[in-house]
Amino acid sequence: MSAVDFWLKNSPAAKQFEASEELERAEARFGLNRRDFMQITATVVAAMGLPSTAMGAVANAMTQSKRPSVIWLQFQECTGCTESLLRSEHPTLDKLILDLISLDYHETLAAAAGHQAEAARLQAMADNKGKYILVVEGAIPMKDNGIYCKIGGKTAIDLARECAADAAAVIAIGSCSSWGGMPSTSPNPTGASSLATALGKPVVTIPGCPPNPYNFLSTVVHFLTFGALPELDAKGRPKFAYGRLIHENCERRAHFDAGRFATQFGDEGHRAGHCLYKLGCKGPETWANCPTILFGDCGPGAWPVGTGHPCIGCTEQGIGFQKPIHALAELKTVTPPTQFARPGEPQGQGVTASTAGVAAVLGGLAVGAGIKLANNLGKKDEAPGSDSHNAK
Ligand code: FSX
Ligand code: SF4
Ligand code: F3S
Repeated sequence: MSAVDFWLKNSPAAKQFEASEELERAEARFGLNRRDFMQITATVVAAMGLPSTAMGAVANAMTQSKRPSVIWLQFQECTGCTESLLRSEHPTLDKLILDLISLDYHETLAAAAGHQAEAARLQAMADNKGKYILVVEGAIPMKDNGIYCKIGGKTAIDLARECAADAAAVIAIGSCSSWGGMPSTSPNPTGASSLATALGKPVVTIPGCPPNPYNFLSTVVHFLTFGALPELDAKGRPKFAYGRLIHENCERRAHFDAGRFATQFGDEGHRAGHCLYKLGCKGPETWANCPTILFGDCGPGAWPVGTGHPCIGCTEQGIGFQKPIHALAELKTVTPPTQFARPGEPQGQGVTASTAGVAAVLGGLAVGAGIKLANNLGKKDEAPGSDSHNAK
C-alpha cells in the first residue's frame, strides 16, 4: 500500500475530508470523481510535506482560486517535460493541471502557428502584464550569441529575457532549463545553459528529466494555497521536493546498510531486489523525492530504482548526463539516518519544523492574501543540496 493510500485509509483527517463540500466543488469544477480528487489532493499534500489535516485547505485553494496565467516557452529539449505533465497514466492529473492554470501560451499545445502564434504570445503577455507565471522548458544555447535556437527570428536568450521581464514568477522546468541538462553534456557545442544563466538572476527550478508532474503541480498549488512560492534551496529547488537524498527514502536502503548488492543485471542480488549501488545508482548523491512521490500514478515501485534500474541522477547538476551511468556514487551519508520514521508514518513525510510552521499558517489562511508572488525568489540559504551542505 502506498503512503498516500495508507493516509487515505487511516487518517481521521481523510475521513473528515471525505465528507467535506470541497469534493462536490471538485466534481463541479473539474469533472473529477471524489476518489480521484481525494487521491490527487492527498498526493500533493504529502509531496509538500504537509500534515494530512491540510487536505481541506489545499482542496479549498484548488477548487476556489482564480487560475493564474501561464506562459510556457520551449527551447533545447525533447518535450518530455510537457509530455510527463500531459500524458499521465490517469487523465485526471493533466486535466486538473490544465484546469488550475490558464495556459495562455504553449507552442506544443497551441493551434496557432507562425505569426499567429507570435501574436498570441504578445497578447497573453500584454493581458497579464506583471501577473503571469513564466515556465521555461529546455536549455538555452549561449554560444555565438545564441544562434543555435531561434523561434520567430528571435534567439532563445532574447525570448526568455523578453518574457521574464514582465513575469510575476519564473520557473525553470526540467533539468535542461534548471542547469543545462542533456543538451549541456560535454563537449556542449552550443553552450547550452540554464535559464538562470541566460537571465542573470535566480529562478525557481524543478529539475528532472523529465520532472515529476506532482512537483510542478504542488508548486502551483502551494502558490494558490499560500499566495507565495514554496521555500527554495540554494539552487532554487522547492525544499519539499528536493530536500532529501533519494538514498534516504529508497525501499532498497536496508539492503545497502546490510551490504547486500546486485553486481550484475539479472544476477541473484538483482532478482532479489538488492541495492543497486554497485551498478552505479546515484541515489546517494541525488536530491529528489522520486521514491516517495513515484511516477505515473500506478502504485508502489513506479520509479527508476523500483523497476530495477539504478538512478542516473537525472535531477542533479554534475551527476545526470555528466557522470558515467555505471560509475559509483559519492556517499554523502554513510550511516543509516539517526532518526527513522515512527511505525505507520511513511519516511520523509514527518512534520518538520518548517512544515509545522506552514501548518500553523493554514488555520488562518486567506488565499492569495497580499503576499507577493515572487517573495521567495533569490533567497539565499544553506539548504540541503547546496554545495556547502553536500561537502559534509
Ligand atoms: Fe526532455 Fe524537458 Fe529532459 Fe530536458 O524535460 S525530459 S530533455 S529535462 O527539457 O523535455
Ligand atoms: Fe537505493 Fe540506490 Fe541507495 Fe541502493 S544506492 S539504497 S538502490 S538509492
Ligand atoms: Fe531521475 Fe533518479 Fe529520480 S534517474 S527520476 S532522479 S530516481
